[in-house]
Amino acid sequence: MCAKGRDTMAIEKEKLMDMYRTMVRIRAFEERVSREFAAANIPGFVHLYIGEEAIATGVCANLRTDDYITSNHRGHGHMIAKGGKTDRMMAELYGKKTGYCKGKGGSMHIANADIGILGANGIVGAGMTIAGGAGLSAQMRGTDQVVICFLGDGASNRGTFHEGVNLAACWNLPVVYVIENNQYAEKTHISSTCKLNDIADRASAYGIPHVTVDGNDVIAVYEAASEAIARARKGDGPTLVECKTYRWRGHYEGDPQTYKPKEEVEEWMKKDPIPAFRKQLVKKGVLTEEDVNRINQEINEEIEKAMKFAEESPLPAPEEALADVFA
Ligand SMILES: Cc1ncc(C[n+]2csc(CCOP(=O)(O)OP(=O)(O)O)c2C)c(N)n1
Ligand SMILES: [Mg+2]
Repeated sequence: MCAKGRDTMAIEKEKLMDMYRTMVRIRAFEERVSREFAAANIPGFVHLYIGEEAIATGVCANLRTDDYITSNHRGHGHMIAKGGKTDRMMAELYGKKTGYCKGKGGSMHIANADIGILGANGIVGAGMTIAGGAGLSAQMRGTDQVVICFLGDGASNRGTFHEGVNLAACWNLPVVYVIENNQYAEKTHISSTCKLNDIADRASAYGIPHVTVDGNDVIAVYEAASEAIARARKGDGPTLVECKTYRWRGHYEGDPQTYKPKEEVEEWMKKDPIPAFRKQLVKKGVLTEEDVNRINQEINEEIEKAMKFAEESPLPAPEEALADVFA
């Protein structure tokens, strides 16, 4: 069962507009990153989130600045939705001193504790244990902060997933696990690694609530996350939310993607979450065509500025190489 969104009108107009803006911002940021990476202007690896924007947006629209998220290698969307600034992110991708991690982290290691981003992470499934620790910390300090652990379908096959969810269930930790089931782990389709139709069913083994939603429907994601987050906030423990979606791009930029059937790609491209949401909002009178154009224009200008900031920022000095290194 894959739940659809119920009621746009139950959400404030300002929030809906913000959600739309966030989705457009994530897409524009990543399209630019894709171009700059192809032109060899960005070092390292980048893994893009294009097509999955509704998930980070729908989940994070329920969060406060002091709530936490843990992320993975495909983290740009999570960062932006949690309040990360595109200029400091772009600078980080460029390895510049003004980036979130002073240029030493790059795409896969962006972190900023001030806005609750406990880190993107190149180790698949590593966010599980960090989220558990952050949840335990919130519980011990007696706050009502919530932790979102974003993970992929592939990560849900790792031991850390099972250990992490089990312990969070037993200790009633305020963690919401958001599985972004984009069908693939690198080149392997989910049907080769999981017998279940819905990965969320695994939650039954740990005695916690679970739900599977259409991950391309931002309202469905928002509603499911809202319920799970409210439960965690009032001390009723973790939930597993599975969002079904599709990875439009390769596993990494430059991946030739020979393993993806053409029809499958075409089918999912028709389910682009951004025009679907735009259509819904225009129909309900939340957005006008002028608003849509204005938002696009504003975001394009923002990404241009972010690029300029990244390009013009200095590289870290060689003598700073060992600063902020803990071991
Ligand atoms: C512990 C570990 N094992 C393997 C890898 C190599 N690896 C990087 S991403 C990835 C696939 C992850 O798939 P999924 O969790 O579905 O996330 P997606 O890339 O689809 O967003 C793998 C196997 C890794 N980085 N860390
Ligand atoms: Mg995946």
